[in-house]
Amino acid sequence: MSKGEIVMGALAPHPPHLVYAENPPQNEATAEGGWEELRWGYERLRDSLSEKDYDVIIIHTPHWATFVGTHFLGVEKFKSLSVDPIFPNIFRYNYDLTVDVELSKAIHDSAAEEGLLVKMMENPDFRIDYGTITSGHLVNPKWDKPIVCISSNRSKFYFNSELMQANMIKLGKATRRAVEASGKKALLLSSNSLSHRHFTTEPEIPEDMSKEHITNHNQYLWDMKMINLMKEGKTKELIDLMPDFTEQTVAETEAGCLTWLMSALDFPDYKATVHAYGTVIGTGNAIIGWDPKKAKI
Ligand code: 2X7
Ligand code: FE2
Repeated sequence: MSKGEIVMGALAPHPPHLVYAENPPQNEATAEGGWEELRWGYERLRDSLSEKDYDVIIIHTPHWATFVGTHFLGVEKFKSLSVDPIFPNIFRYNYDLTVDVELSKAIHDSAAEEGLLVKMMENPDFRIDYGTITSGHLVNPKWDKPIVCISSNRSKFYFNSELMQANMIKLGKATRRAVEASGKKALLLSSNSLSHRHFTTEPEIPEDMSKEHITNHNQYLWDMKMINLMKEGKTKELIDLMPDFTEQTVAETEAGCLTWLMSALDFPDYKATVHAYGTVIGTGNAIIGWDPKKAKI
C-alpha cells in the first residue's frame, strides 16, 4: 500500500448564511443572495481542489463541542434535518452524508497513542452540527466524498488556551500519522471563523449587505495580522499569537480547529493562498488553502 497524504488543508469557515445565500435544494429557506465575496472565495477554493485527487474530507468543527476528550463520528450514514439554533430562519438543511469510519477510528487510535482522551460517537441518531454541514457543503456541494468529523474538546474553558493548543498539536500530529498509514488522500478542513464578536440583532432582510461590516476596527487589525502570517508562511508565530488573538477578538480559534490544522500540515513555512476575507454578522471569515506540494518546490 502506498503512503497516504494530506493533499490540501483549508480554513473553511461555516457561517450558515453562506449556504442560505446559495439557495441549494437541501436548504428550506430562500435568499436573494448576499456575502458574495466569501461565496466567490469558496468557488476559488473548489476550483483549486478540482485539480486534486482525494478520497476523504476530515473536518474539525467548533459546533460539536465535547467537554470530556475529543470525539469522532463512528457511524457510516447520517441523514436528517439540521436546524441552526440561532438562525432557524435561514438554515434548515436536509443532510445525507457518509462517514469513513475506518479512517475515523484510525485517527482516534492514533490520538490515544499521543495520550489524548478520545471516544468514538456511535449513536445513529446523533445530530450532525451545522459547522460540519456548512463547511462540507461549501467545499463539496455534491457530498460525493466520505467525511471524518472531529469534535472540539473545550479544554480552553476548564484549563486555558495553552493547554488546548498543546492538545490540538498532538491531535494534528496523530491525524497526519493516521492518514499516512491509511494509504488515503485527505483534504483537511478547519471549520472556523477568525474574529468572532458579532451583532446581536439581525436586519429585517438577513442578506441586506448594506448592514454588513466588521464589528470593530480592532478585530479587523487582528484578522489581518493573522492572515498575513499565513500568507508569509509564518505559522509557528501564528500559533504563538493564537491565545492573545483568541482572547482579544473572542475568535472561534478557541475551538482548536486551526491549531489542529497547522500541526497536521506540520506548520507550513510555505505561502498560504487567500481565496477571500469577508464578514458575516460582524465576524471575520477567511477562506485559505495550504497546498503541501508548495513545500516541496
Ligand atoms: O457559527 C457561526 C459563525 N461562526 C459565524 C457567523 C455567523 C453565524 O454562525
Ligand atoms: Fe461558528
